[in-house]
Amino acid sequence: MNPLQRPNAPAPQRVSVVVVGAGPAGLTVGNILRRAGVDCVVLETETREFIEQRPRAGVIEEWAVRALEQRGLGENLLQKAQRHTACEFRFDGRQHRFSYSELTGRHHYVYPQPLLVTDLVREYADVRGGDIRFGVRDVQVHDVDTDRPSVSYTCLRSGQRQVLHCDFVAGCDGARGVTRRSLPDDEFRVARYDYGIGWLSLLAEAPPSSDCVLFGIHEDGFAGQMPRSPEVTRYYLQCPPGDDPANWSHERVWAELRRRLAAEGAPELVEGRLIEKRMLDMHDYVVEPMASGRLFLAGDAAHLVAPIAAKGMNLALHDAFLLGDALVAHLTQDASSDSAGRDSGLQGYSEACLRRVWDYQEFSQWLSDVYHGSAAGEPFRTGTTLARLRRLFTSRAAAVAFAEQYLGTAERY
Ligand code: RFL
Repeated sequence: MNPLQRPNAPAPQRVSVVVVGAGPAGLTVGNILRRAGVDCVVLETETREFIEQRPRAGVIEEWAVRALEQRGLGENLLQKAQRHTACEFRFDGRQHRFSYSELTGRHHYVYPQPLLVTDLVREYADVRGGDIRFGVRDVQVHDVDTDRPSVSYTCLRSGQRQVLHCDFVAGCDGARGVTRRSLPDDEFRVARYDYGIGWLSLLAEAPPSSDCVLFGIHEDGFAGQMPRSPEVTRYYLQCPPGDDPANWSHERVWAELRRRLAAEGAPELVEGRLIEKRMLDMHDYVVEPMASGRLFLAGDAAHLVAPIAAKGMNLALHDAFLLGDALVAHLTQDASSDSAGRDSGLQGYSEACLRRVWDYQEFSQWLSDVYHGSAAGEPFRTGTTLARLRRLFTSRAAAVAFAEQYLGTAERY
């Protein structure tokens, strides 16, 4: 049945923008719209408590923090986030510290994703008075190829079907969302890449053993340490794709981390309870173009980048800044004034996002070869992997180029 015609449904509502998904992308778009006085509704399948605690990213690039700050969204982050100035590669049994700030004057911020999401929800809902509806079910997007799209959903509490008519839909519902599926089949393509590698992703209730990110390049597989806070540390262990986390006992995890991150003179890893243990099959995809008609995708809904180079949330924020600003320009400027300027942001949105997306995908692939090359069991690949690593410490040009990609600071994308 057409959801717009269901009996006993509440009267349809009208709003300028419906944002589907309250992750970093959707909440940032919502905040930009609210700040400009544009009416919008954010729809989210989970509860507020759930999204404020869901652990994921931690590394945020400096340009993204500045862009949040410019939009009034960076205050807490700037007060509480750690500033990271270096990362460390461990190979050949030694520590190799890579001080990217010394080379470039730029740094990374480490701020756990749940804290950022908490800040963004508070600002959107409690400070800017934004409408956000949690626990929605069966979200469907309609008529995005017309001037009158709509989004329908079932309200968990009342069980009733609700319809929101709008001018635009922002599809920010992540990798498992529904908005991507509303793009007409013949208008877009999905480019996919599978690394054929698994990562056991772990969160430990333990302080990091080093003040920076560690990359352990080992013949038995990659191991990584990503500080999240003084109490919690994220670790990764390369394993066969599809491996079962149950195969990884507490003892096995810590023994393997100690072995793969071992280096002369390095401090002992601090063991702690493992509060998250999940398997990630490393793969990427990119949807091109990221928009059709009145539907604009942002973040993981449009592109997934395996967490190899800590880029996914940064890309989600980049999309959200461009989309939020473009929607504001379109919806708040006088239609008769300068229609080219008013619409250029929306028209160029997909292309502008995809340039950075592809650049970050390429860097993640390159870095994946470095992380995993020694464990391929192929002496030739081991040789070229170690050559790449040594070059970072013997060639200033190679080091500067790496730092630029790692920090996302190219002059143009
Ligand atoms: P999200 O965060 O997945 O948010 C999407 C939201 O949409 C909701 N949703 C729906 N809502 C309404 N209707 C539907 N039908 C819906 N379906 C889903 C979901 O509940 C959710 O709240 O997507 P967004 O906003 O695009 O943000 C993307 C980032 O979350 C993601 O790219 C990062 O977490 C990736 N990532 C990292 N990125 C970084 O930049 N730096 C890092 O250090 C970093 N570390 C990581 C990561 C991802 C990881 N995992 C779990 C894959 C570490 C890990 C382990």
